[in-house]
Parts: sequence; structure tokens; C-alpha cells
Amino acid sequence: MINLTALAVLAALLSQVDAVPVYGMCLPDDSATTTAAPPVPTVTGGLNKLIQAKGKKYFGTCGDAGTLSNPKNSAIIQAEFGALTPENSMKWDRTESATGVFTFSGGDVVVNYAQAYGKLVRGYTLVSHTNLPSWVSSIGDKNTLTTVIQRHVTGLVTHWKGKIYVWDVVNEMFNEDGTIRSSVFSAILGEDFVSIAFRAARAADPSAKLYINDYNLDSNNSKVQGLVRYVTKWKAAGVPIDGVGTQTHLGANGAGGVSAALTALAGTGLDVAITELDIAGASSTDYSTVVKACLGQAKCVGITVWGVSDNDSWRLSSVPLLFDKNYQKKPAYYAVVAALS
Ligand code: 9MR
Repeated sequence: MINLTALAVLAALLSQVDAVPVYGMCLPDDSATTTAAPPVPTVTGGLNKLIQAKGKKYFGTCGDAGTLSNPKNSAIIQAEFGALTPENSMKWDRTESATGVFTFSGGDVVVNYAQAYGKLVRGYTLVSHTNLPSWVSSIGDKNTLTTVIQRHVTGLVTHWKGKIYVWDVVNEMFNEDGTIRSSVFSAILGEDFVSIAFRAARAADPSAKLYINDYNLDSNNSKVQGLVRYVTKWKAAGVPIDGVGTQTHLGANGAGGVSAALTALAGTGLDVAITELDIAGASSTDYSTVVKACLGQAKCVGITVWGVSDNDSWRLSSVPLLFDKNYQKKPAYYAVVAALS
């Protein structure tokens, strides 16, 4: 008869230790005479474990089939990060390039990888003015566009139902002055496209958290104020928004306003996440400032860096990430560790 309680306790204990050396369980006979200490289990988990020890949910990064299949990159993701955002593979032009024809293979790679290695997934992104096929941008009537948004959102969210922690439902919908950006969505549906997208996402996977995401929300500026005003209004109207993502693509010395921005965004009462962090030059001070800003804001649930190595960054010439082009830890990595310790 198997003692289930003992098994559960053993499983719980093992779950505290990420890497129990296998050789420790199968010692050669003559080892019994040595007095050497048993091998110390290496507790790994890297940045993710450190940020979780501070009460946050994850420290994540982005990836897709190409970067995830790079062994050096993958080893770092397994050791350091707890969440993955598909960098491009779930965007509209990749998932529904022709009307009603869905392609999930690129996103499946990310979701399957995350499941294999125990990472959360930030689904990204359902409705955005970029990476939009022309068959969507040329739609001219409300009914068609409503149905198209609903079908796209429902298609993706249903396909990955139960496997996505957060969906960035609407991405980059604001102008710098806090007004709503001109796009096919706003031109045809006004601000109603937001509610249409969020309600469809909620209906398709009620357990996924739903975020609105934008860039240049790095100081308490007009864009932040506009977003906060709109989101507060939509929330009061019952639109199912759970959180605000701030991309946080920063220039050198650009981290000073992040704390104030997080505070302003948290003023919505929603969760807040740093979703695409990279910083030109990757100075230790800048990274430390951003990490401390999240730690100092109770509503900040986690940080995602937009890539692992400078080699794979969309702005590689700015060397903005925590690992250099040879996948080695940079001073900024150690600054993040220090800020989290
Ligand atoms: O990192 C992404 C890059 O590989 C793509 O070529 C680019 C265009 O699709 O998008 C990049 O990611 C962007 C994200 O989707 C939105 N915020 C800014 C990111 C960097 O451009």
C-alpha cells in the first residue's frame, strides 16, 4: 500500500530543490568510508526565484522557436526565468494572416516549451495596430470588424485555454498625448473595440488574466494619465480588465520616472507588470532602479525583459539586455541580483 501522505511530503521537499545531483543517489560502495559532506543540492531558479522571494510572481523573458532552440539561450531561460512571452509568434499576422485561417504552430512552440519547463506564459498580443494583415485594416463596417475581432480573440484564447497566465488583449492603443490612436479599430468602432476584445477574451478563458499594454509609460506623463482615465472608466463600465502592462523600452538614464509611472498605473486599482524591459547601454544603475521600482510597488506583479542576450535583441546595437552577445552575464545581471537580494 503506497503511503500517499509520505509521497506528497517527499514531492513537496523535492520541489524546493531544483537540481538534486543524480550521483548523490547512487554512491559507489567505497564512498561509505569517506567523511566528505554529501553534495549540496544546487538551488537554482535564478532571477525568478529571487523575485518570488520578494513576493512577486515571476521574472520573465521573451522567446520564439528560433531563440528557444538555441541551446545557450535555452539553458539561461531554464535557469533564470519563470515566464515567457512569445516575441512575435502570436501576433495577428502570424496567427490569422488570411481571414478565418488560423496558424498556431509558432505559438505552440512557446507554450509547449513553457509547459515542459514550468514557465508561465504571457500571451501576446490579441489586438494591436501593428502586425495587422491588410485584410483586417481594410475592413470598413462595424459588424464585420466586430465579428472579426471576436473570432480572432476567441480563436487564439480558446486554442491555448488553460495554458496562458496573462493575455495582453489590447496593445499600443494610445497616442503620446493620452488620446486613442487612430487605427482601423478606433476608426470603425471608436473605443468600443476595447470592450469587444476584452469580453471575448474573458468568455473564451475565464481563468486568464487580461491586460492592456503600451509603451512610453515610463514616467507619469500624458500617456499614463490618458490610459489611467480610460481604463478607470472602462473598469467602472464592467470591461474585464485585470492589469496594465508597461513595456519599458528605456534609453540610457531613462529609469528615473518608472517608479512614479508604476504608482500612477496602480492608481487604476489593477495589477501592473513591466512587460518588455530593455535599457540602452544596460547600465547597472538603470536596471537596479527599474527592479527596485517594481519591488516598491505592491501592484507590480512581475518583470519581463525583452530577450535574453544582446545577440537576439531587436535593438542589438544598444546592447540593452542582461546577457552579452556571447550569452554571458553582464554587470546589469549582477545589479538585478543585488536589487532582488
Ligand atoms: O522584438 C520584436 C521584433 O522581433 C519584431 O521584428 C518587431 C515587429 O513585429 O516587434 C518586436 O517587438 C516589439 C513588440 O511587439 C511591441 N513593443 C516593441 C517591441 C520592440 O519593437
